[in-house]
Amino acid sequence: MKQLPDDFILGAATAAYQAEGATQEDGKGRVAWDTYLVKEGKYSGDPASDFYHKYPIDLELSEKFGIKGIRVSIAWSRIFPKGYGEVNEAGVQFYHKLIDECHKHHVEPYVTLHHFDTPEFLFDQGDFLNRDTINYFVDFAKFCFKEYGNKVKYWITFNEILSVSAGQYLLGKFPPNERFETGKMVQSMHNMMVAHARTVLAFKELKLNSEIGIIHILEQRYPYRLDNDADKIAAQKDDTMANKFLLDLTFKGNLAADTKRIVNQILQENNDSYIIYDGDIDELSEAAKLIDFLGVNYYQSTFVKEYRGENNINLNGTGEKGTSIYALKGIGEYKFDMDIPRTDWDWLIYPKGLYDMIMRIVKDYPNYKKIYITENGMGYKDNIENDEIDDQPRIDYVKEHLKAICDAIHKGANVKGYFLWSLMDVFSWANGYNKRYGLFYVDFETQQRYPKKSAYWYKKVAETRKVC
Ligand code: BGP
Repeated sequence: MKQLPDDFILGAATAAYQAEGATQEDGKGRVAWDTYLVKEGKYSGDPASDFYHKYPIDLELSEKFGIKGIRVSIAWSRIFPKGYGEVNEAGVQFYHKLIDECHKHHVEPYVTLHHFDTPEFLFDQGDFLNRDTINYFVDFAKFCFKEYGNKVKYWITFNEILSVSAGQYLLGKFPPNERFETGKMVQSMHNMMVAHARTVLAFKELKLNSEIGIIHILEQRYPYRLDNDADKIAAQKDDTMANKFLLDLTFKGNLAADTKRIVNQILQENNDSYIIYDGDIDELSEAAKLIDFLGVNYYQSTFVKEYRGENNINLNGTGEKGTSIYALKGIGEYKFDMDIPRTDWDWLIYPKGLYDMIMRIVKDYPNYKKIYITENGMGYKDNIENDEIDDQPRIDYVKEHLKAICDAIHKGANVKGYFLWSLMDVFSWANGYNKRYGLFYVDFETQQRYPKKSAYWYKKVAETRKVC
């Protein structure tokens, strides 16, 4: 039997742009997504799950279903429509009401300051490639600490720096839709890490009675052929870019020699480079000592084969199984033909990868204080029949990952909570509305919520602490 500790938080996650809708309401400033999605013509950030108006219902449901923590993010452009300067009071009040509602329902809010949604005004000036954005972000964070500091216990600087930088400059998946700009990708990751570090330092100066952390998407890279040296190198290169670069900066404040060597090698192979500015490493090193927790988002692991060809990527954004292609020059190629189940979006379901990742953090970064699994879940095309949703594959997915967490805790890892992605069905950045993750099904036309079979199962786990 696998049992979760009594003080382990079982929660669920949301993000402002994916849940709130109301993108142009009450003085909210535009974000790049507003323009990009219209241009693409496929999906819209409205209505999303209309969380902007429906949050009391979602929090009531959370309480009813035993959920003790919720990840929410503050949309920077609701507070500062341009990213700095004039404050939008309606936005400030919205997050007061949201946080108060969380407490009313005994659901602890874990608040993220950046979840893919830089205000468009700053985005158009280079987003985090422009170092001014770092200062504006820190000012926004300080404003939030002062405004909500007495009622938020857990703060998160950034959600998934890798996804932002790779989505924007490597994969052409996020605005501005650029591809294979490795130098820009690394520069933007580095600059966001500096913004994170400065935010941590500013937070600690305020001596609030609360904690601060960062969330990374951390997914293991394994060699496709276990004994093949070229595949081992390919997996190591991809892992360094995706995981080690950010973990080193988070916990060491600098890149380990091996990380530096591999990142420079990849940049050289792409005729690219990036700049580390004076003082960056000092700030990163200081913040590395002070950070209170790490959030791990984990969905899948990847198996990498050596690759000598040109860049070739096809993102499966429709749920047509078998359409993913991911091959990067100078790094490697992802393979999908192992005996491992995968979702319709070609995400390999591999709970052992989560166990391995947690244990690796424990071993390689012994100064980590605690870990939360801040996102994990299964994108699925849920069907609703007679107001009921049978999402057994999602239950199986979550159960196996919770078992992996129990095993890691048993081996001594300090994992303190799990946030299922997502609380209710939300808008998916690159996949729109048919890739559902929620415990609560959302009819996006009526905005009615329906608990899925997984919600009843999750409630039982929350009550009994027994995973199986
Ligand atoms: C993470 C993001 C979330 C969410 C999730 C699912 O990377 O932090 O915002 O979108 O992935 O991804 P997707 O919607 O692309 O399936």
